[in-house]
Amino acid sequence: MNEKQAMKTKIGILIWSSLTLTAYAQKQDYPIQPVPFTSVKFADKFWNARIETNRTVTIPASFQRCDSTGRIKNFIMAAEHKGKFCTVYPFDDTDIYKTIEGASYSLAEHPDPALARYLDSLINIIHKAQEPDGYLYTARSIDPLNPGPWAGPERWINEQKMSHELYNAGHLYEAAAAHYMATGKRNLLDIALRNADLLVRTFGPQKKHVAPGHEIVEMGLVRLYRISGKKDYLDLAKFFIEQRGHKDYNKKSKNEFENGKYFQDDIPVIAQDEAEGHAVRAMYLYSGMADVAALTGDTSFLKAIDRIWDNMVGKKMYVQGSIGAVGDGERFGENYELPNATAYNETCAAIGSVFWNQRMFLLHGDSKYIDVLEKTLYNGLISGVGLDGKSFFYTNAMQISKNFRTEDTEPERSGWFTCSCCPTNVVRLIPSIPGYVYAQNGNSVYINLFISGTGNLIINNKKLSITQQNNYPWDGALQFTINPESALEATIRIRIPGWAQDEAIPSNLYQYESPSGKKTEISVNGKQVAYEIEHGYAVISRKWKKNDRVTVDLPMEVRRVAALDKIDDDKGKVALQRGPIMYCAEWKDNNGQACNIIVPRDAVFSSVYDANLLNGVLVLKADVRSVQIDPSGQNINTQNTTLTAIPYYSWANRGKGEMTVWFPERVTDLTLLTK
Ligand code: FUB
Ligand code: ZN
Repeated sequence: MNEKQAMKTKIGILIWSSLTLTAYAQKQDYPIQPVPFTSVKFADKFWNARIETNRTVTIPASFQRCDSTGRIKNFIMAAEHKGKFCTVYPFDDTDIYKTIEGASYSLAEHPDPALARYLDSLINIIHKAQEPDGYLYTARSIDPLNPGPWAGPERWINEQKMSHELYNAGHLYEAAAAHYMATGKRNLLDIALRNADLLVRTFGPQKKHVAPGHEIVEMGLVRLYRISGKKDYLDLAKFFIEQRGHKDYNKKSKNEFENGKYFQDDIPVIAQDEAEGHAVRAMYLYSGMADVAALTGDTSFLKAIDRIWDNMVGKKMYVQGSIGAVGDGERFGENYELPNATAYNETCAAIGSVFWNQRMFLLHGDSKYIDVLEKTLYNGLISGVGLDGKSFFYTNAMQISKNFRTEDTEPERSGWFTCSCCPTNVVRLIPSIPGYVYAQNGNSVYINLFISGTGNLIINNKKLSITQQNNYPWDGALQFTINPESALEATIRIRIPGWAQDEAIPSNLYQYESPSGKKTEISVNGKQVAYEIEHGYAVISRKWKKNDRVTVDLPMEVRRVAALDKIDDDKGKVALQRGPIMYCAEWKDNNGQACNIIVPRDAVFSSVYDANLLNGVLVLKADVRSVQIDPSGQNINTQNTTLTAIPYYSWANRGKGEMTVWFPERVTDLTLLTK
């Protein structure tokens, strides 16, 4: 048995034993269970390239930056109680945790003894920095009498003033769970459990009460509960969520720090019905609520997140799936407040939205959640990392124009940030994507994402593998080979994306300008079948035999998307979508400009795959008009030009310049700007 086989066997045993524990310890859970990332192997051009770049470039670069910026040194100094906290934010510890988490996922797929040893050495450093009672927070432990910025003079008292002690704990738990699942080693898990036990001793009904200043500890505690079966962790997660909305804020203030909205702390969560405040905090809170609702059967959390989801998708999401429009407070704006020039759209918020939408799907089994997840994943999320794997966006702009500069959106990527939450969040998200493709409920199998490769499932104690072959996201022809170990009654539910059914997103916020009328065709073993759609899934129930072949033909056309009139900035404009991909125009392909392009209603689009552009992208082309000012500055006219649009995720990989997602359909006004 070589090392890779040995590792795979170990992972198999681990997953099996943790599922056994799960089944024993938790009767109540998500009705639908995801097929774990370790049971899904990709053979997909689009995603394998990204996962490989993450493994070979992003993870090493991230560890290197944790080192060179002093993040690792903070842990070493904490162990020795000597020195001075040497980075800027108390949550800088989490960049190490998140990189360990991503590296663990990566190790599960790609054994690498050197990386495994490096992780162990880091975990040893973390272990030494942990205080005897389990407390782990370098900003205080280095020099408790002179704690780092925001930490506060005593443990926990600044939790609601940005100390991030519980946020750090949450990321530690997420990393520890991933590391344990991927490697079977308990070294990081034991550190996390000691810390979680400290929280259980410290917080609770007869103990300290606090609403975590930045959520994630709730999701993290649930992860530890799943592994350990220790109910205290689940109870504490629920307790933390229920602490929100009981603090005395200035309700009249419009400032969200003062009125509590920034922290989702203005009213109890079960009364909340808008996606509000800091977008990353919000996503992690709603994900934690979904976890607790699933594991306890609490319907009040469920009702609240259902309402909040409707609000977010119906009123507060950008057309490419990004959320968190407002820079000041990194937060959701008011309903329909979705400006293009100043769009903030933190990469971490998109990642959080993927976490939340996956959980909403597991609760409800409706494809609309995966539609949002897919839109986010293929657009506003992966735009956050450059094709080189080592340059990142913190914010994800909707428009960059030479005529306006804002401090809120970045026109180009950076290698790292002083507050570097986004790059390290990307590190952990990318290698976990195999875990989002399949899910199951009894003998029903959900196929959610279309990514070539094989998923290995167990249905009624029988092995079933599903192999996907496709050229997604560029091509709508999908092929699935269904391979049970022997004939097997099962229901395969294949997601028919909203975008293939005349729905730009699952709300009326954005709509296709005209219906296509084209239907998705499905064949089994070469014969077209009639199928029912239930909750967005084509349902095919039959006795499956070895090598049964299902083909699905999703109509992939260039679609014109219009926004609801209530979004001021998008009035009279069109965005371009093809399949799951949203497009933009960038200066590089459009004579140095992008914000002067008019896309008239009758523009005819062609799509061409260019293997040499941006690691291979399908570009859209159309004859359109562009606004020109003659050199004298006295005449303005429009002239014919060819629009070249590229996938939104791929912009800003060729230098800095104009970009836009929305195009005016005609000129209605002109504002003269002076420089
Ligand atoms: O506060 C920790 C992280 O830093 C947040 O999630 C990001 O929005 C950034 O503010
Ligand atoms: Zn971030």
